[in-house]
Amino acid sequence: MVLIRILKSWELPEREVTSETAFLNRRRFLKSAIAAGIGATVLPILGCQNQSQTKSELIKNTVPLPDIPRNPNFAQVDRPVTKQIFASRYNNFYEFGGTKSIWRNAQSLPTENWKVEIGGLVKNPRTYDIDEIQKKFPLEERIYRFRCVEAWSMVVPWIGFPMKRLIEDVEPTSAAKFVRFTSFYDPQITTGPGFHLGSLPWPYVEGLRIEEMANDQAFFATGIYGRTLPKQHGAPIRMVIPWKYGFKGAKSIVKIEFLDRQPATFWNTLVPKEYGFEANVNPTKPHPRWSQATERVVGDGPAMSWERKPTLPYNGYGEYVAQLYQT
Ligand SMILES: Nc1nc2c(c(=O)[nH]1)N[C@H]1C(S)=C(S)[C@@H](COP(=O)(O)O)O[C@H]1N2
Ligand SMILES: [Mo]
Repeated sequence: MVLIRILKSWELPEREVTSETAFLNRRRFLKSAIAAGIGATVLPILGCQNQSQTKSELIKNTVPLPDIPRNPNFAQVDRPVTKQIFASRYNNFYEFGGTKSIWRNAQSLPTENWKVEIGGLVKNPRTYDIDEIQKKFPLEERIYRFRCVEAWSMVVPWIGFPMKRLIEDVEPTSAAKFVRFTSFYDPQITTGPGFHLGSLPWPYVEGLRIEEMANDQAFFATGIYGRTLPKQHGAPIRMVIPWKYGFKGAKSIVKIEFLDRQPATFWNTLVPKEYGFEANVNPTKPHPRWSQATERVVGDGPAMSWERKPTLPYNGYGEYVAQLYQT
């Protein structure tokens, strides 16, 4: 009986259980098959469907960011902006559970007095308050495509500032070649109820080459849809790297370190064959378990429409970033 229920959870539609989750569940199952407590792991996955919510619930804990100029270079893409009612309830944030429906759990993220520590190989190491960051770096809005390794895509109006502004501020030394970004982690708070991912390599960590971070496309978002970031999107500050798969965009950043070597990262440590360090969107390079040639647009309607569109190299940003990868 227990077994059948576990298998059923793996067969839920992809929009409820992510492919990353399917992997984790399989791994957990193999490691600790039918261990006591596995029911508790599975139940929240089954229980999170058919939630209905209003936009005001989804933007709880946010404030408006009025008069932010839209960068004219990123004013539109070839498809409409995804409605917030879809984007803000369809998230990945494993610290708060393993489904796409973690937005409610994520409200327990404590964002008061948020600080971001910047160190490593820089001339000006320092710790910022989030308010200082908002004041110091001029904010702009950018409409970006957003493509996850799981082959869904959205179009999102982010508010934030290019990462290169932070590089200018802290002045990396010539020895700095890579950058490590670390997400908030507190096992007392961030483990989704009933979904104990204790054996995973927390905290969530991502990395870039310093040239990638210096590219004008690489962005820190502190807002979305005209307001500060809802917690489920990685409040109060997260990475947005539009030419890479979504998992490269670590949320709720607390630490940024400039390094002389490539850092280990969360998904790459866990499943190196499936989630590379570089992770550029590439329709010709399939994931070991599925094609990346097309993507499903997170769409309109009472249920999501799942229209398939061709995936573009570098997610459509090749003219800005392809030169980073010429050998
Ligand atoms: N800290 C942290 N950052 C994270 C994740 C996560 O689980 N934890 N998931 C990643 C993945 S797989 C994706 S697709 C995006 C999803 O961002 P969104 O929920 O704002 O759409 O966040 C990325 N950043
Ligand atoms: Mo993802």
